[in-house]
Amino acid sequence: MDGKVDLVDAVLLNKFLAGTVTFTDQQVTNANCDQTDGTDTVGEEDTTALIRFVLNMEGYQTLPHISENA
Ligand SMILES: [Ca+2]
Repeated sequence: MDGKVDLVDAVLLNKFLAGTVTFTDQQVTNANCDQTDGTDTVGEEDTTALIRFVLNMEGYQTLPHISENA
């Protein structure tokens, strides 16, 4: 959430979902890595998309991820 995306962001996002850290509105916006559902909701699927992006997995070369198979 600091301009570059790496595993630190995935850890932060997990902490946010667990309620142990709070995000600013901007951070929540940035955390919405999977927008397949077309909403602003941040959840487990966003962590998944973020990690897959960090790992440069097929279909996750860009963020936000929007699945074509939803
Ligand atoms: Ca999302």
